Parts: sequence; C-alpha cells; structure tokens
Amino acid sequence: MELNVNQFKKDYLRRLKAKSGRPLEESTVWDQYHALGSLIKEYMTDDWVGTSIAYNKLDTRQVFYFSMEFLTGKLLCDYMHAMGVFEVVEQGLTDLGLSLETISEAERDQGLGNGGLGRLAACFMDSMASVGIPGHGIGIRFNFGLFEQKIINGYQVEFPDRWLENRNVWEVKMPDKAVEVHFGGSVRQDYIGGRNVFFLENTEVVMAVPYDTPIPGYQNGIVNTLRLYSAEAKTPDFDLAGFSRGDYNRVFSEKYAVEAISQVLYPDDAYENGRLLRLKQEYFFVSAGLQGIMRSFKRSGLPIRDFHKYNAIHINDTHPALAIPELMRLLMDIEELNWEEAWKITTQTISYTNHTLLHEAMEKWPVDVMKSLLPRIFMIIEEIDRRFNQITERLYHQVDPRRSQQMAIIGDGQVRMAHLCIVGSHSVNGVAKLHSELLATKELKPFNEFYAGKFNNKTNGITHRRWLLHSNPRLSAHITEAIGDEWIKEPESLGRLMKYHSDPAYLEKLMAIKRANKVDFSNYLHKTSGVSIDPDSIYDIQIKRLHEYKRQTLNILHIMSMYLRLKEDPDLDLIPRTFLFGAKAAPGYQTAKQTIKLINAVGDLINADKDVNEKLKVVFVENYGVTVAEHIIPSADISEQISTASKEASGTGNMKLMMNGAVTVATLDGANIEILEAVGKDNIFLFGLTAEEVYRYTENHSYKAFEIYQNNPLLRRAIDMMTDGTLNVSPEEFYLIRSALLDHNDAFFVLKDFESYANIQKKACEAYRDKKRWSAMSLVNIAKSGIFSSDRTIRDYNRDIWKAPVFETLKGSL
Ligand code: 26W
Repeated sequence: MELNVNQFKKDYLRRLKAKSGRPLEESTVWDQYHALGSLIKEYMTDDWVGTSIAYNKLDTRQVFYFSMEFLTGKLLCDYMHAMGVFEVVEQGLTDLGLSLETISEAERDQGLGNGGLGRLAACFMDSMASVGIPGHGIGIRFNFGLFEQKIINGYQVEFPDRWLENRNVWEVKMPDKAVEVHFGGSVRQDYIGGRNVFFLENTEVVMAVPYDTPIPGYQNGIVNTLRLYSAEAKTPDFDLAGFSRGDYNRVFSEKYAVEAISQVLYPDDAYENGRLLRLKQEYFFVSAGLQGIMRSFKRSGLPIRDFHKYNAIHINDTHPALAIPELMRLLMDIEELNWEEAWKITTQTISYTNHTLLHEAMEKWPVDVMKSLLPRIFMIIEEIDRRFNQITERLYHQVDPRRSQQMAIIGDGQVRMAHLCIVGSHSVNGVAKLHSELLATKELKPFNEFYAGKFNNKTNGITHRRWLLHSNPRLSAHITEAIGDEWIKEPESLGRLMKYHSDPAYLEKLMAIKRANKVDFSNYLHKTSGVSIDPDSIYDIQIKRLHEYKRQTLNILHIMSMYLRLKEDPDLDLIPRTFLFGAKAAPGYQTAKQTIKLINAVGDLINADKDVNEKLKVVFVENYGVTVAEHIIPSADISEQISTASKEASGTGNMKLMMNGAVTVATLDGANIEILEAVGKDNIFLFGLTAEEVYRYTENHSYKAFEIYQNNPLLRRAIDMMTDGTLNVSPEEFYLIRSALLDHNDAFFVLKDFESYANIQKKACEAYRDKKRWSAMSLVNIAKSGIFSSDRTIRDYNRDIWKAPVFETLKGSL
C-alpha cells in the first residue's frame, strides 16, 4: 500500500491517543504496540473485505485448511513486510523517538501449536495468501497455548500461557457467524417421504463463535482469513431461573464445562492420550467450520451437488478426521442427499496429510466413547466401515482373510482415525519423499495397493518471508544486493547466489554477517537469561520438541564424551564450541523430562569447569518457541538433525537452519534426504543407519545395544557418568534414560549410531577450521534452500490436490 512517513506519524499518534487515552509521552510499550497493531490491521481492512467479496463474486473454488494447531508466533512485523510498509513505519517510529524492535517485542506469541505440524499450518497460511490461492485456515481459539516452560534447578516446570490476557489486536469476533455444535443425546430414526430420516435429540449444545484473523499475502493485495472458533455457553444467562434461585455454582459450573472445550491445547505431540475433551475439541471445530462453509455456500445459490467443485477441504493429520462423517451428516440429514451422492461429494472434497509414522501417535478412539459423545457421527462411521469392509472382504477373503480386518476403520473396539481419513478422502500425502514412500510401501501398504494413485508426496516447506526476510535482515540485504529482490516472490531464484560460490569478498561478508548474528544472539541470550556465550565459538544447535526419536540423548552423550576426552587431555586441539538446545517436553513424558535435566546437569558441570570451559559450553535455552527460534536460527553454524532414520516424517527446522546458512549434521531421515539432494554430499555431514537398516534391525531383533556399551569404552564412560556421581545428582536421576538404552535395547539406536556421529562431528569441526571451505558450504546451503519454501509446497498441493485458481492479485477484480 501507499504510505508516507508523515501520514503514518499522524495516523499513529491519533490512534495511540484514542486507544490508550494518553499522549505519547505517557504511553506504555504495550499501548504503543496495541495502537500500532490496530492501525496496521486497519490499513489491511479494505483488502481484507475486498478479497472476500472478490472470492464470492468470482465463484472461485476455495481451500479450507482444517488444523487443530496454528503456531503463528508474532504477526506485526510479518504483516508490515507483507503490506510493504515496514521501512516507512520503522522510520516514522524512530522520528517519534520510539523503537520498532521494542514495540514488536511487546506482542505475545500466538502459540497455538505443539511443534512441526502447527508451525507448518502457519507457514501454509502465509504461502497461500502470498501465492494467491483462496485458502483459509479453520481451527480452535485456545485460551491457553502451549505451556510456558521455565527451567528451575535444571528441571522443566510448566506454566500456563496466558497469551490473551491483554487482548489480541489481530482478531475480529464474528458473533453473527456463530453456529451450534451438538454433543451426546440420542438419534431418533424415522421413515418419511420414502427415505430414512435421523433426528438428534436431547443434546448438549455449545456455541462455536468464530474469531477471524487477516492473513495478508506478500504485496499482492490479497488478504485471506484464519478463522478460530471459541466455545461459549448458548446464552450467558442460559439458566436465569437457576441463577435467580441463587444456584450460582451449578449455573457457572455448566458454563465452565462448556467453555472448557476451547480452553487449552493438549501439550502432547506424537502421543495420543485418548482424553474425552480432546475428542470434543476435534468435533467442535470441525462441525463449526463445516457449518460455516455450508452456510456461505448455500448463500451463493449454487447447487449442493456441486459442493466439491467449489470447496476443497484439507485435514492436517487425523485430528480433524471427523470432517468426513460430519460432512456426510450435513449432506444427508440437512441437505437430504442420499448416501451415494453424499459420499461422492465428501470424498471429492476432502484430502488428508499424514505427519507421523510413530505408532503411539496414531489416533484411535474407543467405540463406546465415540458412540455416546457423537451418536449420529458414530452411526455414519459404522456405515462407512460396513461398506468398505464389504468391498475388501470380497477382494481379499481368499488371498488373505485377515487383510480386510487389518484395513477396517473399526477394529478391536476402536475407531482408527487414519483409516477413516484414507477411505474418506481423495488424496493422502506424506510430508517428505522418504516418509511418503514408507507410508505407501510399509505402514499403509494395503491401502496403497487398494487405492492406486491416491497416495502422493508433498515435501514440507517453510515461509522464507518469516524465516529469512524478516528474521535475518542482514543476510536478506546481502542476498538482495547480489541478485536483486526477486527471491522474495520466487524463492528458487536464490539459486543465483551460486555464482558467488568462489567469490572471496562475497563469502567473507557472508561470514561477517554470521558473526554479527552470533553477537546479536549472545546479547539476546544474556538479556533474557543472564548466560554469556562466545560469538567466536561454533554455535551448534538442536532446537525441536524433546523426543527419544529425535535423539537429544545422542547429542548430549557425545558432548559428555568430548568432556571426558578433554579432561584427559586438556591440550586437545578443539575449536571452542557452544552447544545450544531448545526443547519442550510433553508434561507427561518422563524420559523426555529427564533428558532436559541431563542436558542442564551436564551444562552445569562443563560450564563451571575451568579445564574445559574455554572449549565447551552447553546451554539450554528456556521456553523454545517461534520467537526464540527467530533469534537463534540466523546465528547457527551447525544444525543438528539426528533423528533415528525413518522416524522423523520430514522436519522443518532443518530447512529454516539451512536457509540461514547453517550446515547440517544429519541422518538420512525425512527431508534431510532432500537437503542432501539439493546441496550435494560435500555440503552436509551425514552419518548413521539408514531407514532400511533400522527396519531390518527392528524386524530381525539382531541389534544388541548392551554389546556396544561393553565394547566402546568412551561411550560406556559417558553413559556411566549419568550414575557415577560426576554429575551433581542422585544415581537414580536418569534412571529412565539409562534403562531405555541398556535394559530395553535402545529402541532408537543411539548407541549404534554413536561412533559414526562422533566421527562426523570431527569432520564438521575440521571443515569449520577452513574458513573458505566453510563459507562456501554455507553459501550453497542458502542458495539451494529455495525449494524448501512453503510457496513451492503450496503450489504442489494446489496443482495436484486442491486445484483452486491462483490469483496474481485481486486488484481490479472487484
Ligand atoms: C494426538 C497427539 C498428536 C499430536 C500431534 C499426535 C501427532 C501430532 C503431530 C502429527 C506431530 C507432529 O507435529 N509431526 C511433525 O509434523 C511436521 C510437519 O509435517 C514434520 O516436519 C515432523 O517431522 C513431524 O514430526
């Protein structure tokens, strides 16, 4: 948009006064932030309203991305970039004696996600708008996002994330678009006018009230919508009689029970805990979202039989799987279509992404729970299952009689949500080549054979606008100086940087930028936690959720072994290294919590030991999330992507770090394999078992972890350090970690991969010594990162699955 500094200053001062009731001199940072946010939102309003009018007018097919999680982080700066007003605003604020940096820090992170899956959804929102796809997000407006983590005495302690306590400037409440969602009750069946009719009776009613957040595309005038639903009791004074009798407790406890649905995000990633409230959350937003879509579709006057031609609904993992039976219900019970018509529309509307192969993450709901919470939905699932079984029985009963049971949607007293998604959609995709291949050839093999062509791959991506343009301004400027700014719209043009591959001046500047970013991060860390780190050391970074399969344990055991070597030989020629960890553990995941304590205990030992602390430092960065990531990633030298091969579906942190010039230490897992393909084997450090080897060892039980422990003295000493008193803890402190490695035969092959990890770490350090070589590796990583932009991912989804129109801009279509 067109905006000059003077106009901005005028608008801003007036807004600040109106919002805070105070003049600039007396305003708080929060006042300043709030006024700026509301002004930026207002600047967006015409395009926002215009976009939805244009979509309706053009009768376009629209995409609805249903996701339990949207991990968006802060929005202010991203939005200012998208609108092309960043510099003007920054200048205007400076003129007024204010700092954009300080003001933008006042924004609370919108942390409505656990990790990879939620952050992917947020990147997709940005890319859909920027690429010009009419695509909207549908989810839950949790009052509390993922918990805030504090490290107290080395342990993770969880605190509630009250992100809404000072209001959210971006959202607009839409009470007129609220819908009712029904739980429980019973189904009455009748036969009217030649067809079966179903009535849901005596249900508990919850109001789903949408809050809309604008999602501006990058300088294209398009503003899509993220719609998050909040649960409210039907009317605030729903039981006036009870209230006036003074029965306050009952009245309020009912109200709280209803509102509990959108109270808090479950903090488990990759572990399905089977709570009833979780199932309520899932149905709540899916039903609300579909009713909303249905309502606006009907307003368009288009025939219901064409629903799938105008609406593409994507479900982010199985959490929104109930979209399938719910859409069936709306089409049959409300729109009066028959089963076959409804089924055709549903399956052609819905597409599904699988994000994990871990068995413990597979959602399954007990039949009796589903039946009593959602009786009509369960009937529909049963019918889908019955019809599907009929076909598989007929096909397989002679060749393999167990096959149809294996493929069934309902089995062992449970509803298998992944099976429901596969059967009820027209596309099933994995999130990296290896992952999609393992889905098709191993985990979901019978389905892939049954549904030829339904399975496909869509390798994940990240928005380079947030993760490079915004979070690494120095590097962005350096890139633009060399190749122009086309990369912002066409990220694959970052490839043009390859011509600087052997340009000493360019590479030197690249390293100077890395150094400056490292100084910035060390200042940030010092300011936020009091810890000092040395910008001349290697920053070796592992940031992601804490999980045994991600193998933070491998990293820390290696650090322990370096410590032991250094203690023996203090003159060991090591380049000083700072190991940084950032990770939240699911509150109920004890082994993961012990790992956090282990990292901190090792850090305490090493950081205080004068013999080694010139060369080694270990830091656990508290409360890792989107904003912390934006500070760390630009400063990274080494990116740790060391999951057990076959376990990490894709990873996206690997892409962010690469894009910022870090070099990856990696197993051949997830998207690491595609990073390898992009940069070539000389620009990445690979180690460890392959996925195939992991499968083989797991199947034939030939792996013996204890033998490795016995035969590798250094590794053995590192493991023993957990219990021998070297660390300032009781010998039982790390019981679960030790026992997983030694008593339970190390399911994630930490010991097996230890030696090759230690070797590759040595190689990485040698490479780092050679500044010229390292800077060229770093450049290649940046130059080849364009394919990992989520713009590419979104174009792939749209080309193969959604097939919505792509608008360069909407200006002029009104
Ligand atoms: C029901 C409990 C639960 C909650 C979340 C189970 C599983 C999940 C997610 C599927 C876990 C997740 O975030 N998976 C990650 O998705 C990313 C985006 O595709 C991938 O990059 C990561 O490899 C994958 O672990």
